[in-house]
Amino acid sequence: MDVLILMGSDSDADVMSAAGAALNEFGLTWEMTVASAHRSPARVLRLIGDAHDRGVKVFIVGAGAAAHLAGVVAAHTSRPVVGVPIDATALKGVDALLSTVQMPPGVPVATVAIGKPGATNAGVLAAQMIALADPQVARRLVDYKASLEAKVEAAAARLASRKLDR
Ligand code: RP5
Repeated sequence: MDVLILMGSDSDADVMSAAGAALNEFGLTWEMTVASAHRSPARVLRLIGDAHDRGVKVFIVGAGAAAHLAGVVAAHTSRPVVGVPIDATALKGVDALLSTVQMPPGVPVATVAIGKPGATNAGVLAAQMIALADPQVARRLVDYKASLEAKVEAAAARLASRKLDR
């Protein structure tokens, strides 16, 4: 397994599945499960240990509210941790963003945007990390970037043809 996706609650699953979808684009293997820093701390530690045994290269970790899960994972691994803040409370994810990003020196969590766009970017960022040692993933990233560019070109062409209609 290349990537383990962890989230604090099954209520995070809709957002975090975007990370898995992004990893699929690059042919990476991953699993996704729930483990809460506050409600099931022993399960978090067990999953990190299992992930190390299975050769996981990157952890992607999403949580909402006072989101400590990504930081706890980062405390127990020397592998990269990408954190996804989730909009789960009245503060609309700003609480989770600050809890996830404001790590003390020496224990980084690579924090992406709040919600689904962040989860997608977490998958892409994990692929970019893995690509440093995997030429096939690196090639897929080049293709992915080219597809983003092609979409912009197509959108610009559509817009231009609409202008001609007027
Ligand atoms: C966090 O609290 C979870 O990551 C979730 O985003 C939020 C709410 O969890 P539930 O009450 O929906 O289980 O721990």
